[in-house]
Amino acid sequence: MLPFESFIKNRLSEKRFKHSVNVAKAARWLAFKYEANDSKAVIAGILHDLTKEWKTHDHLMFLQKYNIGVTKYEYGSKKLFHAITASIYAKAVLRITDLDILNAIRFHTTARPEMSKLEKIVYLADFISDDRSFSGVDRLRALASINLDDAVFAGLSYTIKELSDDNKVIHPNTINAYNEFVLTKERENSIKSKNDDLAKYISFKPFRESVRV
Ligand code: DGI
Ligand code: FE
Ligand code: FE
Repeated sequence: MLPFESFIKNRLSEKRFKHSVNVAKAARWLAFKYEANDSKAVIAGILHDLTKEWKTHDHLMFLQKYNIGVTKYEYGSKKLFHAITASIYAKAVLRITDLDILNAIRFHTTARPEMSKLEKIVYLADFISDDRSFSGVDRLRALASINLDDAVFAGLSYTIKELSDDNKVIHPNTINAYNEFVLTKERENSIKSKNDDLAKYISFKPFRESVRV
């Protein structure tokens, strides 16, 4: 029996319950593989979709109760609410105090730049859990067993392609996480090595400043 298993079973449909257990197990496997805390991975995994079956109205009432604002991106895609409300529920109702667990739940849908190892593990576990069957899932599972960052990056690329094909809002966290992986990869591959001398003369400014006219 996993922690919170009966709690989750009583609150979710059979399908969503099974998914949650599968994500917890995938997260535990990834935690062993990449030397993260497996107990935290299981808790974040089993709780990550805790509020997924709430109606929009339930999310909004809950967010109002805890005085949590949402951005226009979240408001533009109601699917993004559940990651926010699940993390608040875990903190306020279940009294989970571990910030890494709370953030892994909070960012399991969009990801974000500078994710912790646990956040990456839960994001990826949600993608590769046993109940997933999208085309490419086997390739992603194979990648997940080789390199955590490459697999998270592949998940982000997949999501961005799918959403843009459907003209859906892409949350800035998703785009920023994607960009961070690309830039890190470029650095690691020394693609910009020949530009390093030039880089000394360029100061990089925050994006917000550079668009000011
Ligand atoms: O809750 P799950 O179905 O297990 O998985 P999830 O929390 O990763 O949600 C997946 C859905 O969320 C999928 O339909 C794509 C959508 N999604 C993920 N990132 C974004 C997004 N939707 C929008 N509009 N923008 C995003 O950045
Ligand atoms: Fe989810
Ligand atoms: Fe999920």
